[in-house]
Amino acid sequence: MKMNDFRLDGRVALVTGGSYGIGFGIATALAEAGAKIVFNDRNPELIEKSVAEYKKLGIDAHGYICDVTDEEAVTKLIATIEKEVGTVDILVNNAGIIKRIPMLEMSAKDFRQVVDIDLNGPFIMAKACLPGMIKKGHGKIINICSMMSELGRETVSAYAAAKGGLKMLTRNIASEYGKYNIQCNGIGPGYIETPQTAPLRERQADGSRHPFDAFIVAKTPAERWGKVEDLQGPAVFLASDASNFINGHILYVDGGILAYIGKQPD
Ligand code: NAP
Ligand code: GCO
Repeated sequence: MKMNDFRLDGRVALVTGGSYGIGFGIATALAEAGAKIVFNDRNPELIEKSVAEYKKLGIDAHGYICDVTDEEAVTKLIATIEKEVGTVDILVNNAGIIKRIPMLEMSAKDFRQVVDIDLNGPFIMAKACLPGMIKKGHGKIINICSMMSELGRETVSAYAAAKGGLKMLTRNIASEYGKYNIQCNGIGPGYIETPQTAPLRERQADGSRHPFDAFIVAKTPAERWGKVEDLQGPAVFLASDASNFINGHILYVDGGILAYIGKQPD
């Protein structure tokens, strides 16, 4: 093994939903390892703001407006990226939403929207990027899964169904395209401090911690929420040649939550 195996020089990395949160953090790490960064989001103002944020970090990121659920727009996006930047070598399917609604109160429309973005989106993005990867003779697809790829909890039925499906889509892409030297793996973050989980960490009116905040810290052997930085090394590893014989694997970066039954009574 050579340390250079962890480098991404000359590679084009596309991070969906790369304007902020986990996507932004992963993209900055891939850039640090040498990749050229491309990202997409739905909101034009957000793209402009995020390109400036990347620039502050010395990263010349290319931002494009594109909703990952819009197959026609995604096909055009990949063709534009290939023309303006180059063939996508690394695809990080990061874009995702969550709706926390008890199942009996959740409309089928809400359920479908979560599954559309969190599961159909990664399918559409991977389908658009695979032909270029096959042509180049290599490729990396990293799907951002979740604790909810393995566990359920109240109010997240659509999200858990989508993330469970994303785990199996990861394994299926690995099975179907491994012969082209394409590796498709997942990262399963634990509970990470980002805008998506902010409602679960909000201080209560009396200044006390959110009950869910205390719950997650108690459920995590590391006794803390994860930070975006905790995901950066695993993402570079799975995007690099150092992981060329790892395929269909979900790498959980969760501080030990999945290994832990929970604090035993004193
Ligand atoms: P976030 O802060 O809400 O960021 C999500 C990003 O995805 C935003 O840039 C958002 O942009 C974009 N996005 C949403 N729908 C999109 C669409 N249809 N097309 C294109 N972009 C879209 O979430 P996060 O916490 O960084 O999470 C990122 C990923 O990690 C998600 O897949 C999430 O499920 C997963 N995850 C998060 C955690 C955690 O604890 N935070 C843990 C495990 C897994 P807009 O502003 O346009 O919506
Ligand atoms: C929730 C959280 C989680 C995290 C993440 C955990 O409401 O339970 O948002 O779903 O986002 O997916 O891995």
